[in-house]
Amino acid sequence: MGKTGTSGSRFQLILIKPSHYDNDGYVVQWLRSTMPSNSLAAVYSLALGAAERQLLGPDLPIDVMAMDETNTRVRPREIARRIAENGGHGLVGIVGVQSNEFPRAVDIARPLRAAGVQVMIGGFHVSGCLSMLKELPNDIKEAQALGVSIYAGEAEEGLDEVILDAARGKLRPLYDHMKHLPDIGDIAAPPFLPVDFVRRTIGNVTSFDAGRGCPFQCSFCTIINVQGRKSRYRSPNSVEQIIRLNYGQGVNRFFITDDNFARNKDWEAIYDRLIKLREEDGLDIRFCIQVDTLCHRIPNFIDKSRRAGVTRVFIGLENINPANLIAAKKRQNKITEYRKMLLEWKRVGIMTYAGYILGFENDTPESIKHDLEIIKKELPLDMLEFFILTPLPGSEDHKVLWEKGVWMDPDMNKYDVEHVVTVHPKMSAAEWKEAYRTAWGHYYTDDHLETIVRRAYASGINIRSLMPVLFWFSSAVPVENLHPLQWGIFRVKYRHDRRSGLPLESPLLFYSRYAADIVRKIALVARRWRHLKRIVRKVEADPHAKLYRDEALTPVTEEDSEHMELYTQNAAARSAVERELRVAGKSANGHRHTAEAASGRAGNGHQTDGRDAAHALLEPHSDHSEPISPIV
Ligand code: B12
Ligand code: SF4
Repeated sequence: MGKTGTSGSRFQLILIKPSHYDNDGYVVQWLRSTMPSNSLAAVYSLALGAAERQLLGPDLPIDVMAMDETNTRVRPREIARRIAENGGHGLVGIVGVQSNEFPRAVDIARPLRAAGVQVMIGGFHVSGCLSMLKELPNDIKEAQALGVSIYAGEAEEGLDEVILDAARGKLRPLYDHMKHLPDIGDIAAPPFLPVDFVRRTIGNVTSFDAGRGCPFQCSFCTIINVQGRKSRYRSPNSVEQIIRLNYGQGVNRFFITDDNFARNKDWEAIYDRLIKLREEDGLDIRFCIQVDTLCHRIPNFIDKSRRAGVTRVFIGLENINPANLIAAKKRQNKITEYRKMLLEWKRVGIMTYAGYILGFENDTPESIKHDLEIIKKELPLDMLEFFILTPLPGSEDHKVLWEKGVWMDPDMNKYDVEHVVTVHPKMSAAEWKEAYRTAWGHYYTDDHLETIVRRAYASGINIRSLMPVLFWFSSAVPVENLHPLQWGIFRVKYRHDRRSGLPLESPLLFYSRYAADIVRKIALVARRWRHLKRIVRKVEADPHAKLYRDEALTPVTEEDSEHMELYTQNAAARSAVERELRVAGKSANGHRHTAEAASGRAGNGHQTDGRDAAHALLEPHSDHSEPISPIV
């Protein structure tokens, strides 16, 4: 690579967010993917900032190009040609690479390296491994052996150095920024992607992180070991800048990617700014956030969420067996709070999505099925999504198994939380896999789909907005055999874009199977959509639908602990209830004996306002003009 710009040449900075391979070894790609990648937005924006600042001097301007492989075909040969045409000045940054995407990232890098192009890989896989393992795993070493440079940690303070080194043709094999977590408060270039990217995804949605880090210590979590446990957050001004930039290009729906926005230390100031933008400046903006199961105990959090424009919320419910939660160090998840929290979200008409992990140490196929029946009956949840407990590189679970030498599948492509990649004390791999596959069907039965719609209607949630979301989460696995978070509209497949080492299939075999698949999927999608539509119409036509009540929608009472299966199903559940009652200063029969009882304060310290909870549930929350997006 040349050191100085030859006349007319420009430094090509090409950023690729890779996808991963399906079980047949083809790239998972769509005409429209779920949502724009915030990892790509973050690095793209920093790169654009470097270009605008003329980081490489006036003689070597920087061109930044970005692509998301989940909706765009990556053509390494064309990229190599483009760089060659610019005197060899360039760098391909493979961005936000998760463990399940690492094999694909290396396959993209291989032909580029063969053509002499400089390539760098960053993201959670490399950052997680560097943060937790004493030695680099073989896949990262193999990438380095190809000449791929590795970037661990966040790019906010390190990208300039990378571009400068690449321009000199002197990239180092490893950039390790794990020890220093940058301040993201008011950076000049917060995450942003031009509207063209948004158009390649479903709905008018983009994503950004308002903060990073989480104070909890769940053993399966990678985030705390990569982004840290201290809350770092963007200032309200910076958040407003992101929103206005997007609003200006017609994008007004946002997925805030903070893994736990409730623990963003500045959530209230950020919400206050969003409320101002909506209520005073008249911006029509909506948000989807992720929170923990104790968020309802933060004063004002739920009410301000509603005013700030939150319409959907992801909750890490994970499991309903306290023994499992304790084993996974998810102590903050208290089954005694689940109903209160979900009813609070229902009270303000916000849709809930909960994540549920299958394969904790006490899980068996029977217990999973049983737990799902309890959830359906007793928890007022809308969408439930399932994950296989996976020792993701970067998590404590992975580190422990690695150090003990326990078997873990060496194929990183399978670390998509949908494959069984290690052993379970009570289930064979086949049983575990089957428990995951059937969980979707056990939860999203025809009857339960109707119950979800009825509960939502009675809680004032717009069921026409709920319908596409419910369709998405209930149909992705049966139709596509992929998790809803990986699904998209119309699967695109190229015969040549197959995992390295797998044979190129004959055109006849490939295209006939592809065509048959398309026909099968269209038929299935149409049938499932019609079915849901029938349910929605039936509920809308029912004159009593607004009065619908069931056990899940019933306001929380102290007697719940005596009869609800959630609290009585096993010894761990019973002792969790006992413990919570003790902490709240109540006797086992549920009677309060502290001053709280007399003062009318709930055990969590919130002032009860005396409103009839059932009445509150009936208040309508109009949620018009929702985009047809599965996420926001
Ligand atoms: C939003 C999100 C999604 C979105 C969008 C993806 C995206 N990356 O934006 C969606 C919903 C599509 C998604 C899907 C999935 N996700 Co996800 N997702 C996230 C989440 C919550 C935020 C991502 C983000 O914006 N982070 C903030 C950015 C700025 O951080 P970053 O990606 O690390 O990038 C920084 C640095 O790494 C560095 N960097 C990154 N790349 C590069 C490149 C270069 C050249 C340089 C210099 C620097 C650099 O600079 C960046 C800026 O500081 C993360 C958790 C998290 N906190 O990150 C999980 C996370 C990344 N997802 C995860 C998983 C497992 C999945 C799924 C498999 C889940 C599923 N069952 O479907 C799928 C897989 C999708 C696929 N393969 O197609 C895991 C990955 C763990 C691992 N070890 O790989 C994470 C960490 C969550 C977890 N459970 O642990 N996800
Ligand atoms: S609450 Fe979520 S982000 Fe926080 S440690 Fe647990 S899994 Fe990780």
